[in-house]
Amino acid sequence: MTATLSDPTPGLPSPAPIQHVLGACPHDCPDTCSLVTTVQDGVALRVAGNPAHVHTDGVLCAKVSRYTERTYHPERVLTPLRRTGPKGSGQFEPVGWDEALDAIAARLGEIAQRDPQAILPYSYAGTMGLVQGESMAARFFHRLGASLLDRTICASAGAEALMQTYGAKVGMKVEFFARSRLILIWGSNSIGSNLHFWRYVQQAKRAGARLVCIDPRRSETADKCHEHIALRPGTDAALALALMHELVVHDAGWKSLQPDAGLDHDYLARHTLGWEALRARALEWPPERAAEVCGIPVEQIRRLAHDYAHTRPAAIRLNYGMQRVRGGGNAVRAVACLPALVGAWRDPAGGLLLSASGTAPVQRAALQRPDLLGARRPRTLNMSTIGRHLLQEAGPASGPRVEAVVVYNSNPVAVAPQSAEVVRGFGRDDLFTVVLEQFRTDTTDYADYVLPATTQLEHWDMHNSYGHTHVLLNRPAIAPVGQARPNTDVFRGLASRMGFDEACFADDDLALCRQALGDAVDFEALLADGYVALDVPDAPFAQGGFATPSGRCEFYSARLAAQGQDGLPDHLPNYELAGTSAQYPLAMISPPARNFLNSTFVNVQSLRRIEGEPLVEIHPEDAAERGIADGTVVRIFNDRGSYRCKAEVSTRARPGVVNGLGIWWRKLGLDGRNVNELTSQRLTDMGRAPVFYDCLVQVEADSPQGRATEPAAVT
Ligand SMILES: Nc1nc2c(c(=O)[nH]1)N[C@H]1C(S)=C(S)[C@@H](COP(=O)(O)OP(=O)(O)OC[C@H]3O[C@@H](n4cnc5c(=O)[nH]c(N)nc54)[C@H](O)[C@@H]3O)O[C@H]1N2
Ligand SMILES: Nc1nc2c(c(=O)[nH]1)N[C@H]1C(S)=C(S)[C@@H](COP(=O)(O)OP(=O)(O)OC[C@H]3O[C@@H](n4cnc5c(=O)[nH]c(N)nc54)[C@H](O)[C@@H]3O)O[C@H]1N2
Ligand SMILES: [Mo]
Repeated sequence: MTATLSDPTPGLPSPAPIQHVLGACPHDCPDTCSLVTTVQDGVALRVAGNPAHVHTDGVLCAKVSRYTERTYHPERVLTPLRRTGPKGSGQFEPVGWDEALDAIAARLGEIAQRDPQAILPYSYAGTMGLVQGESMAARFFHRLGASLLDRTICASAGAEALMQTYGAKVGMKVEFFARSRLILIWGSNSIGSNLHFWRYVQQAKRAGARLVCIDPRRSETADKCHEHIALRPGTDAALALALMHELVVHDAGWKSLQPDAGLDHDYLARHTLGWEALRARALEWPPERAAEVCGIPVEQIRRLAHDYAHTRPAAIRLNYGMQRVRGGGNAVRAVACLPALVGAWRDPAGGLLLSASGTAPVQRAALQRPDLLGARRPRTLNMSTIGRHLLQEAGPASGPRVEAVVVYNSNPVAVAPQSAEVVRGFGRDDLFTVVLEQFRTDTTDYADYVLPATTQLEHWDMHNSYGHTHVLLNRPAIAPVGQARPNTDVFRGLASRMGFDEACFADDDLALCRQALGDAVDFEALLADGYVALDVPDAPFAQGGFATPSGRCEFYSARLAAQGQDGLPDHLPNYELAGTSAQYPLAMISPPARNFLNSTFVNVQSLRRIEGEPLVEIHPEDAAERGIADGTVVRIFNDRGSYRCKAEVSTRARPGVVNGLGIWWRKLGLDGRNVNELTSQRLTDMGRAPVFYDCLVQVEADSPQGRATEPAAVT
């Protein structure tokens, strides 16, 4: 932290000193920026990107540059609240902290006496901080013996696929994309969701690199790439296999003209497992077959294969958009194989990046203390199917009925699939719900108690990143607003009320920050600079060194085969496959709107003004067929529910696919619902993850009464 005293002007009272406090952006984004907050008189005046941090480079996204608007938002929850109206009504009265914590501890204690597994913690990445995320909270729930949460809602299909293929969540260092000659941006709207990566891509572009975007939606990123491959959702594995097909079939011919083109046989022999089998699988995927499945011109596949075979170094920025379908894990595996085929890993500017989160030495056991479970082995409930779990009766297989949910860092009523069940579940009168929140979200509307949470400007935290290889420390810049408390404080308070007297419940937040990365990282350097670059090799797999059981890039995974899965990557068609339902002919994907972060920031007015209203993008042909004009209100529906929003008739949508941009708060939508009314609770092939983008719907123009489907009266 640096403090600069302003020069006092003679004769005038000297202004309060200005301080610049170093922090880290807490949001669920690969960029994990280094922040500088300007503070005067205990008030945060502005939040800026740290110019000294190489990845942040003094630049923030539109959302976080408005962070003070969020912190001082007039709708911040400033005191604990107790419910006074029916569930869902959002009617509360303020109560004191002691009263709230005493009542919560008493109720949880009473449930735990019968069976602690009837209590479920529910959390995700409202903050990515290791301390305000899973430290004191995990200790508390482990000591209690509560149900465990399978944290699958975002990335677990891709993560599992990466573990099975590379053995670790490790990839290219993001800065080396600046030197790549061909960049495939695969399943990611980087300009919206990974801005600081995009800045490196711009450098590469200026130096002559070719950029290809592979995405069903013509995103802002697709607009700026040289080529856009607008494949059908859930068909990425077919495309990847066809690229392999071309590499195999043309290898000799291409090498006769350019000896280093095509397959890298030396890399394949030394550092991969299962090449012969994968080669045979690839030969089942001629480009004509993939073109049919993907709904794209065969020439596009041929050209991409040719470019990938002839350009060194070639890099792939894979992201999570493509894994939110039935075959999402297989698709990630198929794409993740590609760099090994051409030996792209030999160069730091070649290879692939999905996640770098495996790079930091996070001391999870020290932070979360699973040893506090003792001999108990509580059940695990999947956060992606929360609706179903809340509605499940007690049973010998399922265990006790969920009687209490404690939500922090998440807004499940808005973000979890199949809202009808989620809302019914949280609406149960006999469910005791506590929500730690900064705002009155869709989820707090169902709470018995809402506890005011601090924002990143008000607490300590420690961060690793899934998009780069630095770690960051966040210092509090200001005192908590109102009566807000850090998550850690709330769980300390509950632990003491429940008589948990283990020493670990007394650790303060600075101690937790020190424990988060252990001795592997120089904490004094973090205190001084706010960030530290981890010491990791520039080209992680140049000499092989995969963390799989074989030490190789596992095209064939014996571990997957042992689970009864195909040991080789393959294309698995979507559960809800376009063309198979006359009733619901359109596929719907629901990627995030650029100015929101999942459901965070939807209540920040200046950002909501940019996004306007909830909308669905629909291709002009699909719109014309349905008599839908630009800007009219439409009803999107399937067997799970219906949702009204505005249509944007646009070629951002490909024919047959509509894009329902997310994730709006239900209560700010046209009919008190959002896009998750339509999504299902089915799970991916790997990682038990949700399939948000594997969803068939119908869209119709909405009459003023919302009754457009009523048959016209026959006269
Ligand atoms: N501004 C902003 N930034 C964010 C977020 C946000 O909500 N807003 N969310 C954060 C979070 S939680 C995450 S997980 C990351 C996500 O980051 P990414 O995984 O990069 O996700 P998106 O940028 O949403 O891009 C997903 C893209 O995938 C496309 N897509 C959908 N289905 C398919 C498919 O089947 N195949 C292919 N190839 N593409 C498909 C979508 O059209 C969309 O453009 O971003 C983080 N950053
Ligand atoms: N249809 C559809 N649904 C999706 C997705 C999609 O693409 N389409 N994306 C999915 C993905 S990738 C993800 S990651 C999930 C995201 O789901 P969530 O992790 O639930 O993310 P948010 O909606 O941002 O909600 C986070 C909440 O945490 C709160 N919060 C922030 N910091 C703190 C803190 O320090 N303490 C406390 N107590 N609270 C805090 C914020 O105010 C916010 O309300 O949504 C998923 N849902
Ligand atoms: Mo996510």
